[in-house]
Amino acid sequence: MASIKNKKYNAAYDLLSRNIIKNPDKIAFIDNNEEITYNDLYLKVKAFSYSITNKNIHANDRVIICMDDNISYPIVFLGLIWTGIIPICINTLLPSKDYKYMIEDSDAKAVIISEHLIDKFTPIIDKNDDILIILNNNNDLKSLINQTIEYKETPYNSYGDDIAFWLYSSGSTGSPKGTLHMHKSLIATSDNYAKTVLSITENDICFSAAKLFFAYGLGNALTFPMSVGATSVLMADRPTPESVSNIINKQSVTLFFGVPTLYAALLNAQINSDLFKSLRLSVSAGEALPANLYEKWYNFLGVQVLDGIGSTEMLHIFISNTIENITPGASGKPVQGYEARLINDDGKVANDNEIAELEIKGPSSASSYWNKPEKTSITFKGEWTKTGDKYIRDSNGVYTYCGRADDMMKVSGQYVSPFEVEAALQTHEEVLEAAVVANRDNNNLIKPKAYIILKTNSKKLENIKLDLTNHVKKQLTPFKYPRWYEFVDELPKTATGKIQRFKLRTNNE
Ligand code: 3UK
Repeated sequence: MASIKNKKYNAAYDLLSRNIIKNPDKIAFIDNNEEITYNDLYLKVKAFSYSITNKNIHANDRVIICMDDNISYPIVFLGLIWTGIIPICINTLLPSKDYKYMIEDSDAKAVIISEHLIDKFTPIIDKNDDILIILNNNNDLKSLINQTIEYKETPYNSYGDDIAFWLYSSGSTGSPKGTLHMHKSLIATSDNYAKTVLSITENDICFSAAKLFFAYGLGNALTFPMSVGATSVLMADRPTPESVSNIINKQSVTLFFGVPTLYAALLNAQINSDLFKSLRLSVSAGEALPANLYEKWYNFLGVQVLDGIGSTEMLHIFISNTIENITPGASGKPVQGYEARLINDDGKVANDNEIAELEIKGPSSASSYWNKPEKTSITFKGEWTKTGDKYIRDSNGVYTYCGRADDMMKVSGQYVSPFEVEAALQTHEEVLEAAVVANRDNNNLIKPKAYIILKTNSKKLENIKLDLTNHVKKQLTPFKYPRWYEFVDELPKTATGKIQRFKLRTNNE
């Protein structure tokens, strides 16, 4: 929002203060065990903010949050921002080596983690490094939140375009990129998307299957409900059709946020539609929602599912369908406050009905990647941010997704690089060569498929598939494993020896 750019503005202060006069006793968050009012949230944020600064952590220091979704999460996230410390929200399912990279890359002063993740962190944190590990249990984090009578009353005197928090984004090659977001951006996504497209109000009960550590989940389950004084339901468990439908039913959820794979699983699980009767609207993002899934969901519940495209770099959704105007199978039109343009191979703005690369201008773009000037200059081109997506726009201004411009695939709404899956497969003793490509399942959703040249053919193929899957799951975030294997004698290659993945894709995509 232009009005808070360059002005004194603290995002945590804004999200809390707008509720403590209007809605002090309203429930802000509900998790598996407890609930918290806006007033108590406000007090706990200020208490945590006070106690964390007493740990010798100060404004502009970075602190990693690697926690399951529960009430401590918003307290920690907002408490750090309140005092000018920069939270970095990271995925709870990553392998240790990624945590090591992120701690080193960000020079984090502390990691705040769910207790069950301790074994992934202790081996990578050197005792001499002086990095504080704070566990989310009664002795550690809860005592910082609860056992203080002191509060940090005044928020850090930040500007709207100061950095408030980071998220990590992954690319097809190289390490994850710390994506730097400003104070003004959180509320910009609410004002432009949640209020306009979702018509969110204080009467909504929000539930996001996408966790808070994703930009998608952070908006859905923290910023949007707080921006209007609504209630957000947090679930620590893995989102399955059972856990998700139970929460929606039990908490009378009105606004539900999922990814296409979950909509497909929910439809497949043959759940009684009565469990969803409180829903007024559902949202899909992370990857394209095929038209047939949109139609099945609408026929199942009589509730719309709005597909919209967002990104970690833009923080939330910038092109979306709307309640009044839905084109099944398309992403829709730019959200209020955002502009889209398509740039063709000649570097020119494309015509209607021409496939070209999508760039976005809008109030919630990250400022840069941390310490990666080359990648920053490729993605952040002044006011325009490259998405890495190919799109087509029709004469009505509706945008339809046509695939990634790079090698990345989106699987269950999350990035997978074929190279990282190939590299993981190649470390298996029986694998000579591997190539991984996108393949569509029977819901028309993309999943990884591996073509493998084995060193010997001695092993039974069924066993080796399971073995390869377990091998990949041990090294990468588990959902990245190949869903199909094809054993071949050779892989198509260029004269210079590069695998021609497009040749493997043609039969399957
Ligand atoms: C793809 C989509 C087609 C597209 C995200 C909502 O997914 C989010 O962020 P990521 O950084 O990935 C960004 C990339 O994902 N994508 C996302 N949504 C769609 N493709 N249709 C869609 N509806 O390639 C994009 O560039 O993980 C989603 C809100 C915040 C987010 N960060």
